[in-house]
Amino acid sequence: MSEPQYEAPDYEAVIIGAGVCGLYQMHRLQEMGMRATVLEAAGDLGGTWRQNRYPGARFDSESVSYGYSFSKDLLAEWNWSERFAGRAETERYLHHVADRFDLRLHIQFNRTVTAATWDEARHRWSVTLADGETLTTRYLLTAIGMLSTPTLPRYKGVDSFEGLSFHTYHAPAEPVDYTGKRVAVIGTGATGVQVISELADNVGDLTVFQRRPNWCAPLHNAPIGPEEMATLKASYDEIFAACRESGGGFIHQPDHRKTFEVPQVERLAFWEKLYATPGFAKWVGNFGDVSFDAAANAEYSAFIAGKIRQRVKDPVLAEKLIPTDHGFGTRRVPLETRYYEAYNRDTVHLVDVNETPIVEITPTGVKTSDKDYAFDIIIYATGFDAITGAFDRIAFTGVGGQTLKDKWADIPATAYGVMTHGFPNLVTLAGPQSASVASNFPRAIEDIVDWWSGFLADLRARGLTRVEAKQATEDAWVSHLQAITDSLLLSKAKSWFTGYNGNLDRAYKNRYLIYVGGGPRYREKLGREVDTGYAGFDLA
Ligand code: NA7
Repeated sequence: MSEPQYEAPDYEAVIIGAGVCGLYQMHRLQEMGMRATVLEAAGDLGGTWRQNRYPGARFDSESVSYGYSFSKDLLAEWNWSERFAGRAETERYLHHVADRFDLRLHIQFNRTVTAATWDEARHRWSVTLADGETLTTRYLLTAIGMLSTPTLPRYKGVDSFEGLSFHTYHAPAEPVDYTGKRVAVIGTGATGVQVISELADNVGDLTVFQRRPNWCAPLHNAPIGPEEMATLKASYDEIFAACRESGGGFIHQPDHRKTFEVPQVERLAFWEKLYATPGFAKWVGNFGDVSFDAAANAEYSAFIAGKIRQRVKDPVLAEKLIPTDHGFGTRRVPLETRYYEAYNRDTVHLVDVNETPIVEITPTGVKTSDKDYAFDIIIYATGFDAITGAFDRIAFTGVGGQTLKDKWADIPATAYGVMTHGFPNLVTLAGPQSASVASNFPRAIEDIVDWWSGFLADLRARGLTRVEAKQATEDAWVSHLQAITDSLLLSKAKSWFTGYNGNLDRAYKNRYLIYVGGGPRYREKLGREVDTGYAGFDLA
C-alpha cells in the first residue's frame, strides 16, 4: 500500500517573532533557500528593543559583544556610539540588519499567533492567527522572547489611576515629559533600577516602592569615539573568542582562584578593580566560588554592601537598599549609573512596602497602610511571567492532543531547551532551559540557530519531515540541568531565574527555567548530537 500523498504545507518554516532571535533565524533560512516567513504580533520588528521604551533602557552587555557576529561586513560597517548602547540605538541596529539582509520581505507584521496544532498524519503544524486565518508549516520555530509577557501587580484600583501609568514593557512610544512631575516607580529589578537612575535628575519628585532590594553595581558607560570604534572593529575576532570561552557569553572571564585562597589585601584590591571595571565583570569576572560557596559569597556580598554604604549618605536608607535575603549574583544583577546616589537627593524617596504595604492604587496615586501619595505618573517595573509566559499565550497542541501549557505547568522539560518530547517539529529557539536565558543573548542565539539550521539542512537532505526529542534525551537534559542548578546558590534565591513571580496565581517552586552550565558545555552537548547523527532525536 502506498503512503497517502498530501499537498505541501504553506511554508517549510514559520518563525514566530521578529526580534534578535527571529531575525537571525530568518536570515539563515533565507540563505538555505527555504520557503519561510516570520509572523510578528507587533507593527514592526525589534522585539524587546522595540517594546521597552522606558526611560533609561540600555544594554548591560558591552555593545560590541552584543551585535551579531555572523557577518564580517556588518561588523565592519556598524558603529556603536556607547560602550553600552541605549534602546533606541539597538532598535536602529536591528532595522539596519533587517534592511541589509532583505529580511523585511519575509516578515508579516500585526500577525498574532494564538494557537498551533500538530498534524501527525501530514507532519506539519497548523497555525491559527488572531484574525482567524490559518496556515500550515512543516517546522514551527518560536522566537517569542523570554521576557515578553509583562505582569502588573494585583493591587486594587490599578485601572482607576487618572494620570499616566504604564508597565515598562508598554512605555509610551511618544516622548513623555517628566519635568516637574511627581513620579512613582514600583519595582527595583534591573528595569526599575534603570528607570530610577535615569529619572532621578529629571523629575519634580520621585518615589520608589521597593519590595526587595537587589545587589546593583556600576555600569561605567562611556561614549565610543571613532578611533576607539576602529580599534574595537580590529579586535572583533578576539572579542567573540572571549565570549565563546566564558560561561555567559560575555567578554569577562572568571578568575579560577578560590576566594579564601587569595590573601585578604589582594582579594580586596581585586574586588576594587572589578567594581571599577565596566559591565558584568563584578558578576561573571569574579572568583568562581562566589557563585556556589556560601562563605565566599557572603564575603563578596559584604564588600558590595560596603560600597552601598559609602554611596548612600543616610545610613538607615543604605541598610534598606542592601539585600538581606540573598547573596550577590544569585539574582540578576542590575547594572546602574548613579543609582545609589539618586537616593541622596531630597526629591527621591524610598518606600519599603514591607513596612508600609501598598493597599491600593487610587485615581490620584498610591495608598499605603501609612498614607496617600499623589502622583502624575506611575511606572510599573514589576517584571514578567518570565520565559514560559509567552508560550502560555499560544495554545500549542502536540501529539495525542497534549497541550504545551499542561506539559510545562510544573517544569518546562526540554531537550537542550530547543525541543520537547510530544511536540515534533516545534523548535523553541530561545526557549526555557536553553543557554540563551542565562547568557549574553545574541551569543547563545547564534549558537542555537546555527545548530538547528544545520540539523534542518540535514533533515532536508535526507528527505525527512519529522523530528522529535526522545523522552530519554529530555530526561537526561533535565537531570543534568537540575544537578548544575542545585549546585549554585542562585537555585535558592527567589527570582525570575527560578520562576518566581508574586503577581501570578502560581505557588512558588524552582521551575528550572534556565541552563546555567555555560556556553562551552552547552555547545559541546549540541555538538555531540551532530557527531552521533542526532541520536537524541527520533527522525522520520
Ligand atoms: P524583575 O527582575 O522581575 O523585577 C521586578 C521588580 O518588581 C522586583 O523588584 C519585584 O520585587 C518588584 N515587584 C513585582 N511585583 C511587585 C508588587 N506587586 N509590589 C511591589 N514590587 C513588586 O523584572 P525587571 O523588569 O526589572 O527585569 C527583568 C529582566 O529584564 C532583567 O533581569 C533583564 O535581564 C531584562 P521582588 O523582587 O519580586 O520582591
